[in-house]
Amino acid sequence: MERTLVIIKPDGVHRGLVGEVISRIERRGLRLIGMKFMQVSPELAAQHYAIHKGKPFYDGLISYITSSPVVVVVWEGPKAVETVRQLMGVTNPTAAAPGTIRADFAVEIGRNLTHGSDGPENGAAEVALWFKPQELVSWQRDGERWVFEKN
Ligand code: DAT
Ligand code: MG
Repeated sequence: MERTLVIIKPDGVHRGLVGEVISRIERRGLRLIGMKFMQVSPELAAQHYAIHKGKPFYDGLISYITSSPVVVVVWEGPKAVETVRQLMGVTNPTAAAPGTIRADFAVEIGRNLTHGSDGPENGAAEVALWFKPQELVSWQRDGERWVFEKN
């Protein structure tokens, strides 16, 4: 089973879209295994966005993600990473396909509501960065076999 990390960024929290984002992923069928509401420290933000250090938008990205609380969620599923990326839409909301979270609720790349891991290895690494092992719950949903063919 693949894991992916989703962050509902400060704009999503302020705009009351936490439930909407979680609901879309939940209804799609991924399995929720971890969730928390937290203030992101500058240290954690720097680790999470290390790959973007030095880019022109980096400072703005760090101040945005640390500006106020976020909701962080771990999802599990056969292709969890790809499924979430598809639901979110591409990075720039005005380029995202209609019906995706970013296209439906955002207009600016620097206020694009959500983060989702971009590959299976990155998903595992991000989950380990944001969650302690004991914060993740291993469980079997009722009716799982009607969502995941192999589980
Ligand atoms: P994604 O969040 O779709 O994985 P990314 O990892 O390339 O995109 O970038 C991380 C975040 O940084 C992205 O959600 C918004 C911001 N960002 C990326 N490219 C940007 C740009 N050209 N201008 C402003 N912000 C940008
Ligand atoms: Mg990314």
